Amino acid sequence: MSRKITVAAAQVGAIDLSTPKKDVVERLVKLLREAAEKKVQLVVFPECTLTTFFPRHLIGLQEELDKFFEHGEDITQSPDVKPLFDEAKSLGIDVSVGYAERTPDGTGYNTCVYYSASEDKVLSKYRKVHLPGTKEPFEDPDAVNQLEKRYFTPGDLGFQGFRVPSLVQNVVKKETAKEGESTIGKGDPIMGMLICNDRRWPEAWRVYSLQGAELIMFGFNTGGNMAHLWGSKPMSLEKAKTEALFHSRLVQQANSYMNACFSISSARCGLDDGKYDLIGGSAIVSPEGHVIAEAKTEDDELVVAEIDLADCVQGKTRTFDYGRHRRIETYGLIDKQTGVVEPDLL
Ligand code: CDT
Repeated sequence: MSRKITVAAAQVGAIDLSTPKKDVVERLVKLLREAAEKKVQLVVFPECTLTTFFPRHLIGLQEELDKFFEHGEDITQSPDVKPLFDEAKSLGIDVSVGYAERTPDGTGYNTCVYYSASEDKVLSKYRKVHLPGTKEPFEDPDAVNQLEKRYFTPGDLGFQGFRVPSLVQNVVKKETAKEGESTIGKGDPIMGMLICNDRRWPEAWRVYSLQGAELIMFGFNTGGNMAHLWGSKPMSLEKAKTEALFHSRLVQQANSYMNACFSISSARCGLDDGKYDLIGGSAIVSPEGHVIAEAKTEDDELVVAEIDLADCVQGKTRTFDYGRHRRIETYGLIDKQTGVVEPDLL
């Protein structure tokens, strides 16, 4: 049974520190309209889509910092962002959008939501679990900072897979399911969301694929030159950026294959403020680990592909049929130990 949907990564180019959210949202709406012309059903926007990637800056004044966050319970009603969700609703396109969230108790999260146009509501919210970088800025004034540990709290929602209605027709529903029969590849699509650095952690993907995820989506802001963070050997800026792109691709392709799912990655990219370089490389990857569509620019760009979620069934029922092949009696350390404990010295 075919389970075809047309999806897109909406890559977003340079955004300066002073760029108003309203201007960014206008660009996002333009990408959405292009998606509608191409009959796209789901658009994935990047991490912290609405502003420049502010964790690279040390912002002392709470009032200044708060301008980068969305406040209130419902992002779809957030004044600057509402036009995006209104447009998604009127075009009938589902969207996943990343943003900085300030909760009523003052906690900051690096968050994204999945908004369903047919339901006109947020179906799922995810808060970034793996926060990279440091709490304090580097002493080197030329270093590019990544102050996510300063501004955000690790996500408290876990990795909740969710089903999305209305994208695929003739699916098995609760009322029509036959008792005892496998539902793999038959119900409404199962999805999961990650945010940027999470994509480098196989545990995150696996928790979703243990819920049957057929599509995992994530946005990212990855610096082309993060020597202080990567700790890499001295190399040219060009080589450093090529490496960053290589690793971004490597983890997306490998994890899509090992979890038998499609994935969509969406980059914030380009030169913010003319000097902070972010890699592009937004891509749509198949459950066999192949790149089936990718960005050609480092600017606003829609990367579109028609995917057939039925292609996940082979991996989920053979090589990566977890029920038959996983050996959880041997994986104990995974959830008992955080850091490395080496064997005794010889
Ligand atoms: N935004 C984000 O998570 N960026 C990180 C930068 C590298 S931290 C060593 C990333 O994983 O791409």
